[in-house]
Amino acid sequence: MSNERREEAKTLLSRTSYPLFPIKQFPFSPSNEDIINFAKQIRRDIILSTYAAGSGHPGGSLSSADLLSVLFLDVMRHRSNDPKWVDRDYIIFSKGHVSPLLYSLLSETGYFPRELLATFRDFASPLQGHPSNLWLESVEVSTGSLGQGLSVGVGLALALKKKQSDQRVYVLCGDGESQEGQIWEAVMSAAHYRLNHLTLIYDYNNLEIDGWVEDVMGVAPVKEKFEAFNWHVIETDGHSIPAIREAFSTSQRATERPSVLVARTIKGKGVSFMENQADWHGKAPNKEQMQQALEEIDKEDLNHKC
Ligand SMILES: Cc1ncc(C[n+]2csc(CCOP(=O)(O)OP(=O)(O)O)c2C)c(N)n1
Ligand SMILES: [Mg+2]
Repeated sequence: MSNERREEAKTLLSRTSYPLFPIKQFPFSPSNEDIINFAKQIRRDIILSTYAAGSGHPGGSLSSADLLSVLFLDVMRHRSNDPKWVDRDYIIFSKGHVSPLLYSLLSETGYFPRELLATFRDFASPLQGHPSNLWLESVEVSTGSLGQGLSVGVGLALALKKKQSDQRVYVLCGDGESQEGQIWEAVMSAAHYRLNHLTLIYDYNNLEIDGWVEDVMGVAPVKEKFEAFNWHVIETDGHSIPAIREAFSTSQRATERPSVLVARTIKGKGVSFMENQADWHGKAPNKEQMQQALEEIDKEDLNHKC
């Protein structure tokens, strides 16, 4: 993509729009407003990194932005000044195409400078199109081929259980992704091994690459399927920060069972022309669209129910 777009994005990224947290160790005790502002910054970063690259996946990144903002600030134990801290919790982006979200979260919690987001998808950038731990050490597991991340999470959670560690494993997956058979093998084995330190964040936005999930290959009823596998199921609005906080806290009370947040979300959330549009699954905004998106993100009260 043209250097012009990258330079423009870099300039915009260098300006701080929302207060940053001068800390490197998480979680802390953020207010709801802290998380809402953080999620807005994350949405700005998603727009600017995909604009810079001229490609990437904004729709599913915006969809999971509130869920993962809560996770990174309020739930997960991690240290950006020590990415390999032995007692950290793990996050696996099983839907690896939403790398713009992962990179934005890492950068806004201090793993690397925000300006690096302007190199997204550049040939030599550590911010590859799909997350690779060969290129960036703070990526726990390389993903992009859908369906595999949850299995890795099961293995990790099993190892932690055997060590009697209290560390937790979080996995983010998509509803389209759950058409992969491997997901359900992992769901079955997580229940078998009673992996209560495993939490799956199931982004139920009803859309995938080719259109509506129920048209391509139906996944409903999701809650009942997980319950049938003996998981602890928590349904939540995936865009209400207080509801998400409550859902994570309920999930941690599960004993001897893995838990899943079945989160109702809107693909493209926060940018009117991207919302509920399969077309914005894997497409970058042009300059006018980028500017409109940033304006909408800044002015919208995103903390309403979906
Ligand atoms: C094994 C595999 N098959 C196909 C793809 C191509 N692909 C990338 S994203 C996607 C749709 C994913 O939909 P969903 O899981 O619902 O993600 P979201 O809506 O959150 O973006 C597909 C089919 C892939 N990455 N991996
Ligand atoms: Mg989806």
